[in-house]
Amino acid sequence: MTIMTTVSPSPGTTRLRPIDASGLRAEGGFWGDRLRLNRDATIPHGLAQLEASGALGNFRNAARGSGRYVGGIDDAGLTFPFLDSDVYKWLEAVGWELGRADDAKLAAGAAEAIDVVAAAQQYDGYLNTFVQLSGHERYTDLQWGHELYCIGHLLQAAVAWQRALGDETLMAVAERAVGHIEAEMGEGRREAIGGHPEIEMALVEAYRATGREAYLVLARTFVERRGRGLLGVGRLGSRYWQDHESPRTAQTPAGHVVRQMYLDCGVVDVAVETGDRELLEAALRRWDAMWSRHTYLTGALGSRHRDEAFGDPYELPPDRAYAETCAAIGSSMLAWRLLLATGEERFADAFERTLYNAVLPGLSLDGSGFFYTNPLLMREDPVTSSVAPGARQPWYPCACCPPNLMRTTSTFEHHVATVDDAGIQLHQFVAGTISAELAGAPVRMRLETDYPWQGGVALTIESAGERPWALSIRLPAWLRSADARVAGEPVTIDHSSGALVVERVWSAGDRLELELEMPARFTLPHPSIDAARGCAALERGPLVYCLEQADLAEGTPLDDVEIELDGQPSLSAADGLPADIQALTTRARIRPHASPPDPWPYAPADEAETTEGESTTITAIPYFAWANRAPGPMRVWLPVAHR
Ligand code: FUB
Ligand code: ZN
Repeated sequence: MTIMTTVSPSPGTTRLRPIDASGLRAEGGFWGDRLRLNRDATIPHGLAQLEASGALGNFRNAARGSGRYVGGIDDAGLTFPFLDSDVYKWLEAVGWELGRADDAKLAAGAAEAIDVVAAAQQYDGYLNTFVQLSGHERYTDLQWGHELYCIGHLLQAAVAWQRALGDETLMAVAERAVGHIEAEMGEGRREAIGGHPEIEMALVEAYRATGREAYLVLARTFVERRGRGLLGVGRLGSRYWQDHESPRTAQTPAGHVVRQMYLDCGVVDVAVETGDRELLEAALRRWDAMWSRHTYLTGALGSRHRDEAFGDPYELPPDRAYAETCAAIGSSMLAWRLLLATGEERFADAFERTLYNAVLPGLSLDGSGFFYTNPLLMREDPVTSSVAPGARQPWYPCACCPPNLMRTTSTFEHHVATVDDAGIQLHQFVAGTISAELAGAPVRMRLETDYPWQGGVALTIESAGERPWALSIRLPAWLRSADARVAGEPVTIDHSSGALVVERVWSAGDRLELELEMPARFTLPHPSIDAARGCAALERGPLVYCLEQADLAEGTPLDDVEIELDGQPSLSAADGLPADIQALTTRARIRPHASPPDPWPYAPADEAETTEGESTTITAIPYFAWANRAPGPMRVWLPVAHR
């Protein structure tokens, strides 16, 4: 049976299997609201921006065979040759959306975009508007040209339209484009790879969607060729594009973060489809190294602006965090694949942390502003450069993140639950319904929850079949205490297993109630993370909190706030934010404002100012909601007050 989700491993290749997208519905609640915002505001905004940026115009020009490649020029005069991928990511989002429900306006916009994409394709299948309009030779700049990357995104859009709507129009275009790539650099042809991985995972998905084995072979070929220095060193070294060592042996993540994440998604996809345990183990090793040494508290990745790269182990400065939204999206995509491959809930934990705290901050609460970088500390006046603005922007010259957010939200439901031969696994807590088939019998359940604001989750079985099956529910890694009841009877929870598993013959009307205790907690960094040493962060449930200038009394600089760890944070509201966003109040000390650090910001130890601050109450808000009021300073890590 074809599984209609964004990632659909072939039967028997992974430990867990996705549930058909039509069986997963977020309705109301936190995610229902976000899905609606994505559909009603963000995606339409995206279409207007694809017009304004010239991304769609490039296809029209290429179809006409005249005009120049427009757009993507930033303040530094850089041209981005991959604007085609903005259109493809947007189309992918729309494909999934139209599969969820009709929308005449969205459908019309997408139909026109598909027409111009198809019209731009050349007689032999080649498609890349930058190359076609700039007169560059095809496939001569595999380092930076992004030709394979763009076709990867085209393939993923095509898969979405085929799976969600049964519409093969884009697939026909994508298959011709892949055919061209295969003829040029398939097995036994020119030994080449693309500078930005992406096509590998797309090819595996296209193989799953079409059954054409050649796509899997091409994906494996690209994975196996990596690490042989085929791309040269470029200006940033071969680690930048993960071409320094084979993905089969590389122990640690390296270079440009999005490239590493997308590569490892392809590596896992190839590994599971070909039963290549060694390749899977290698991806798992890199994941462990990344999660333990390169990940911000928010789940974000990347501490180097220069090459958008991982830093050294534990190099996680909050102010210089690059933390690109796409890097977090890539990490969540990889976590999902590893969850399917291994069945280990730690990957669903990682997915949750990253999604709420590193992906969601990329989007404004009104759905039409985007962050590219996501620092954990914004000083004094927000930086106004387009690299690290303190306010979300309507679009970027390099607009990889906005449409990536759109397709991520449009496929969010796919990641809520899975099945295996034993039963159903619930990984994310969402109000809505799940319908699946277990041993040929239809199973349906309703989920009620106000997560992530409250820890209560109630599952009501609506139909269940006659055989026993196991309902497995992730116990989040942050959880310390929980209560569970089935049909009113208490159930013992084994916290060490990562999941609550209840196996029985379920009947319609059975209800499982779970109460995840969700007190706010203070979190300390490992001492190796120097840049956050001496600080604490505030978390509650899956959410990381931050302190924003907008919530401080007039005249209190954010830099002077020190958090008291013996405070008892309690739920509250924040002025100027939607009422459903729960803030936390807690105790802090306001350090007397130090005299200006002139002419030398250091002092002998016995002369340093040590005056104890005044104790007061401060209000912290979920980090994902920052920068939705007046732009201003913000901190996730707060210095700890010493008594
Ligand atoms: O190169 C394509 C995208 O642009 C990358 O994934 C992002 O990091 C940005 O550089
Ligand atoms: Zn991006």
